[in-house]
Amino acid sequence: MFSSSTYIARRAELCRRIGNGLILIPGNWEAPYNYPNNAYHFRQDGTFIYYFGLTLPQFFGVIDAQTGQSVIFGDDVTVDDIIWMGPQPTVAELSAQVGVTKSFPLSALKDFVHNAVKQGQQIHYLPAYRGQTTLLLCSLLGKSPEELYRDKSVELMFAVAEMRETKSAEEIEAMERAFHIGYDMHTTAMKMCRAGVVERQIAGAIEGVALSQGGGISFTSIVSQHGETLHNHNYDGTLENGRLLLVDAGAESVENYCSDHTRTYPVSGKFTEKQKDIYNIVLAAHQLSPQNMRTGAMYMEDVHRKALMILAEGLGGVGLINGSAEDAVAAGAMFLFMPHGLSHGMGIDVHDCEAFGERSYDFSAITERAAQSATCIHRATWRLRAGTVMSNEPGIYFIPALIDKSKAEGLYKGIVNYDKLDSYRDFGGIRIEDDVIVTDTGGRVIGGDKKIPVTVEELEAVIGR
Ligand SMILES: [Mn+2]
Repeated sequence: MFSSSTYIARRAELCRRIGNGLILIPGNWEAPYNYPNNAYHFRQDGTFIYYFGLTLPQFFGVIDAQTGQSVIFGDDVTVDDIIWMGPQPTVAELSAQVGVTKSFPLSALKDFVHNAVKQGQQIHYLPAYRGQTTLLLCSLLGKSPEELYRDKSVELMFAVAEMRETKSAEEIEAMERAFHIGYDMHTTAMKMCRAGVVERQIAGAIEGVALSQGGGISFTSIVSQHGETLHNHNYDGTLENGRLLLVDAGAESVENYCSDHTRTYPVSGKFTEKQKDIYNIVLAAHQLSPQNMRTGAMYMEDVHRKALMILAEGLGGVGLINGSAEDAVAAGAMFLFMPHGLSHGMGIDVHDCEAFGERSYDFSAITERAAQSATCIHRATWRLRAGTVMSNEPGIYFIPALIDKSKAEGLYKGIVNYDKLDSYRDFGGIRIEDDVIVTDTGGRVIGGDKKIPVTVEELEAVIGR
């Protein structure tokens, strides 16, 4: 947790942006795993962490945008709770830690919100992404889930995203700490990589590193010889010489700021010529992209598209693409090789602010507002700002099902060399990922001089020991 002045300043700035009405910021509740008393690892809501700092379950923050008054609703523990959880600070004590002087039990929340509604105050809330939060807000506001989603505050979505996306110095420091944990996770995986080891042994070891040094993993680790399956969470594979292992994994600092890195390397410790050729194409895009991550750049055109150009040029060099890189990118042929974005925003959430953007919101209705705001919650209109942290994760994948579909549909004729592509069907996939802070002159890779091994030579030196 940062000092109380950080949270006080953030809430004041949010009030300035929203102007009036009541802002509801629900924390997360415990989520049962298989029965109520056995919960999933608790993760606080990112927006609640940002404005209210507390990382315990079952708190609800309310901010009056006009008066600037903040209130935290939550219940003090009882003796029954203490038997199981041990002594806990009171809600008033916890609230004081984040500069909130008013707190009430949860039972008072409904009347508080109803009074505001009666007085004609506008109620602002973000789209909910958990069932429990949806139920709570529906009950508070007397809405069905459909009405709740319809009436979400677009104004609040953009205000929160604009604030959360630009990182302060103390937030960058927390992200650097998350990087150092990520560094240890990835170098641990590299040291374990040898034929005969089962993927889950590596997954278990690196997740242990994350837990032992910080807040645990920032997302479910990917440890797979099937790198072409983008989010492969199966760990049954036994490592075999000749194959590539892809590890995409990250950690949270104790303050819940995230890291997200990917490395791909040969199980044998030595790249084949064929693997090296493709690897170095991805590496070129990875090394060159940060220079495009500068203030004012448009993500799709200036960053994502330029990375695709580098990949297309490289694929032309190995004969998988015919004609110019320009034509291949314009035809959309690169979707066949990299069917994902180059970057996502990062911060308290590993996909920052995606809880109310990108995957969870239909932006077609508010494209103009999104273009003005230019936050990463809508990547199609994302204009980079100094202090934003984003991933840089180019990849080349050979996905047999996608190749077959494209070929059958006659897509990218004359551009993609399908005959040659056949010899890559069992290649797998390569992704290389680091995290980058946008500055006026280009991106600065988090971690500075301390780099997770990334070149062919560096990786062969570590794996091929
Ligand atoms: Mn990522």
